Amino acid sequence: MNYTNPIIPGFHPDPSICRVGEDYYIVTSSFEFFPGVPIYHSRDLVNWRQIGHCLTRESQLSLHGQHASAGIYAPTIRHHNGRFYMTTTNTGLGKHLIVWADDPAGEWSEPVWIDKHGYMDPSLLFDADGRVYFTSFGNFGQSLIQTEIDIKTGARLSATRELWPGTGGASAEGPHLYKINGFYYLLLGEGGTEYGHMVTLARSKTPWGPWEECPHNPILTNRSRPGGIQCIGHGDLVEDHRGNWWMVCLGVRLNVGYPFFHTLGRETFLAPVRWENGWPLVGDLDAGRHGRILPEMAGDRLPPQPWPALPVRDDFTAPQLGLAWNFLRTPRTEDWSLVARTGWLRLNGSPVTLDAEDSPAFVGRRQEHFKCVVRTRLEFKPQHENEEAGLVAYMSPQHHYEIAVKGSRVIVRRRVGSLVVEVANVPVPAGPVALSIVAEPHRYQFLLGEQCLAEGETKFLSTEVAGGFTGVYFAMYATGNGQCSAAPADFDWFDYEVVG
Ligand code: 6LW
Repeated sequence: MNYTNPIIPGFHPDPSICRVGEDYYIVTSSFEFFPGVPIYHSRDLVNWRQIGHCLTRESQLSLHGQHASAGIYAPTIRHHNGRFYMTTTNTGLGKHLIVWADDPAGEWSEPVWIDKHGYMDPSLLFDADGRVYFTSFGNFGQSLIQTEIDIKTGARLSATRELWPGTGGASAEGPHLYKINGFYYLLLGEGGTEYGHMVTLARSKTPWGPWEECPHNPILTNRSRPGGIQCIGHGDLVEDHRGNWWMVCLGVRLNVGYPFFHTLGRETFLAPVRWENGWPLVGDLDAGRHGRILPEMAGDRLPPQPWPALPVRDDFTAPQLGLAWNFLRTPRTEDWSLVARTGWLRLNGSPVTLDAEDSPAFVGRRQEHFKCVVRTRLEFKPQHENEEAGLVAYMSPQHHYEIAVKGSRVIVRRRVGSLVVEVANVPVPAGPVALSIVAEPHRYQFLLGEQCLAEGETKFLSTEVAGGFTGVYFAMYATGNGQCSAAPADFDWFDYEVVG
């Protein structure tokens, strides 16, 4: 039976996967967003639902003052002796951390910090003899490095040694070490996380080498191939409970045919794996036997176990924010509340704006579909013309489009790099306002009630224009534009509706 890629749409890069019995878990990178490292659960490898985040407390995740696309990089999840372990890097702190949990939905432990062991992309192998190998990207001169650690304390138990540097592609990174049928396999991302991205592999009889390269490297890539899925790389392997193997990896879907650009960030894809002569054949094979990812893939997939669809509307009556919601960096508690006005999300505009590498009053979720509509009902009575609240399509501090009540006006503003233009400005109607953003592959439309005030090209919010490692978020926000707002911004509900 076929299945459809991506398996987790929207900004979900650097997927790492583990299995416990008949349950599967994926974690992905979260950069400057809080909480960090979303965790997903599946029983069939195709249908995923979010069950929590690994990093939910400031003691685990400090993002103060971190740049856009800094923060939390590629995590790894593993399960060993009844316990889940997640390791990742807080790049702004320059440290790796390991947290553990018995229930993957959380709470996760306080971090065990691992100092100065390379730059990013840590991974763990729990070997049968009790040793734990900590493998990571070293730096741009040193490539991939490994040390044996004490999993309880993070202490290094061996010298740090360099590993197979890859096949010569740019940015050999995202290493995972596995022990499979007597061999240690070292899986890498290579080529950079852009259009040259690929997955490569080597193996050895020891965890330290010497390494034998896979004869058909790269084992998975969509580089220089037609089609709307590109940038495939950074994989992780898993054996399912029926003995079939699979790889999860990141990739992007292009908004339009040409020239290439994408706005939804790097998403999580799934490829079937077949072993032949001790080497994996991954995905759909072309003549050179290099695997590729297709939108629809065949494989001996597990019987479907879909989850109930998520509701379109969040009416903010739950005591806590739903799992889809994120803040930008570590939030200030005084900036938001679900209890100040029951059934509403209240944002208190601080001086911080969307342009800052800081934490504005912002509650957002990923755009996961090219065609969708987000809507909200906002009650906001600004006391001064600088007070602003609304809805934003946000890629980075320099790349965002918003529709907002600002003082006595409703405005649509587009920021693209150093260009900032107000493209609509109308009087605010009496009473609460309905604001919406309609997304299509090539444009966003901004509506006040039923009236479209303006539109903007998606292209200028794309990774190709904005840079960075994330994807577009839709968020409710408030700001006093340099001062504290006297008036709170109350959001009655928020809809995310997939179209078509
Ligand atoms: C991540 C690296 C990568 O650390 O991109 O595609 C970096 N691979 O492994 C940021 O996600």
